[in-house]
Amino acid sequence: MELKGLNDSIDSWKEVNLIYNAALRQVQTKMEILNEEFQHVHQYNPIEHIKARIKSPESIVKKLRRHGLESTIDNMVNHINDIAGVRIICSFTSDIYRVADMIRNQKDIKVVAVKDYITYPKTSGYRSYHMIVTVPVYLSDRIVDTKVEIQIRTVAMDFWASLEHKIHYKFEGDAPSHIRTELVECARMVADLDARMLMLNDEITMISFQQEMERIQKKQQAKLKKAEAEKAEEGQ
Ligand code: 0O2
Repeated sequence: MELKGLNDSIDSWKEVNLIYNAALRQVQTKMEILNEEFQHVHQYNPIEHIKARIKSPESIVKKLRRHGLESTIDNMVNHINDIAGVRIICSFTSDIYRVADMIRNQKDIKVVAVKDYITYPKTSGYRSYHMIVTVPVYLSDRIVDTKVEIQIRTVAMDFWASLEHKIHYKFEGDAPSHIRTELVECARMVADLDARMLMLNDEITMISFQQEMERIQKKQQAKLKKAEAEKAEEGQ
């Protein structure tokens, strides 16, 4: 992290940076473990991939300015929730809520706030599930509960958000109205695509389940037939 624009000492900056990096690594590792365990138990990965980043000093200063706040470490720590950010990309919308529940069930993660932009999309069309959590970072002389923003979304939502983000920056938040309208329309298509893919996946899961039941039934019937034939042979 560079120090441009912030008015505190280099040492404080270094320490804050170290703490946020540690928090980020903890959350990322926890998510990777959950995904591996889920794969082991259910033979299925709810998480496609995970991205982690520390917000750039330029973005921090910009956000503080937007909130009318001076660029200090105290303001940054107290008012900016997404200095450490983890993005979890899932295949299906149902996986998002499954992953969110798994996060809630982690004893050392405290959920501070949730924003469900899937149930309530932003006017831009943005859809994603946000959780602000804190994780304890153990230093030599103290424990620092550190905020991390977790964004959980589908591959399709991520595709939309990354393009919209580029457009937003290109036009400095003031894109022409026809582009904004088109993006909202694309967001609707993405939501529809997610819903249809989920339905398709549910149907495939149901078919696989039925096939497995039929296979077990057939195996039991064959066993029963064999036992009856053996009994009949003994009776002769
Ligand atoms: P960046 O560059 O991704 O880090 P704010 O309301 O802005 O004071 P807050 O409360 O953190 O801040 O807002 P929110 O709604 O929880 O959004 C935080 C982050 O979600 C954003 O960070 C984006 O990453 C993402 N996001 C929110 N709305 C949109 C949107 O309409 N389009 C896209 N593409 N992403 C969005 P930053 O700091 O804004 O940006």
